[in-house]
Amino acid sequence: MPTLYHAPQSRSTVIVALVHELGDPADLDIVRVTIPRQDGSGAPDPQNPHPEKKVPVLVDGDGMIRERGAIIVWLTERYPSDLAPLPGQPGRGAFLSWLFWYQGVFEPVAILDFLDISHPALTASFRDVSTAVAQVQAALQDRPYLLGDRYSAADLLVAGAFAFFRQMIPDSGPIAAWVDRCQDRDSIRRAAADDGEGDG
Ligand SMILES: N[C@@H](CCC(=O)N[C@@H](CS)C(=O)NCC(=O)O)C(=O)O
Repeated sequence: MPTLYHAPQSRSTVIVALVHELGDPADLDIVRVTIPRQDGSGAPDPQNPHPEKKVPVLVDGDGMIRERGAIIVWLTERYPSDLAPLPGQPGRGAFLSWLFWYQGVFEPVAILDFLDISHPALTASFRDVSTAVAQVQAALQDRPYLLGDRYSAADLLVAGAFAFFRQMIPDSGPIAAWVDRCQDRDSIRRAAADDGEGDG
């Protein structure tokens, strides 16, 4: 039975939303764990199997999957739906590219920008926020979602980051409406409501 380890109001909330999008598979268990919070509350949870006690982490049989992009790939393959193209299907390359780009480039760049940290070596490797935002803007120029006409788990992950780092949303262009579209879903509202019930 797959078990998702989740701490409310954290990066694992987006994976809970994905679980809702996938129809709340009956065999998938969600276990709440604590994590250290920036306000000094919370603590690493002994029952969390993540090697650094972070969330999210998914345990499925003998697999331990960390990093949201990898968890999204794992869950969307395990529970096929129209949220993700499977291997061999059109859009698979773009789907994987958005997830890996998010983990490897977008989130580091967003955090560095938020902290006002810059260095020529970082810029040479990751570019910068404007370049990252321009990639999303270009993708959405003639389509409602990153993969085309269909909402996917790549939108869930990438738009969720814009909803968190709202200052990155350009005043003009398609991103603001796309973020609103992606946030205006039952899965997002349910995951947020779940997180409100009890502490983590
Ligand atoms: N790159 C990881 C980041 C995971 C992460 O940093 N999670 C935070 C929660 S927002 C965490 O568990 N923090 C607790 C800690 O660092 O001990 C992912 O995308 O899954």
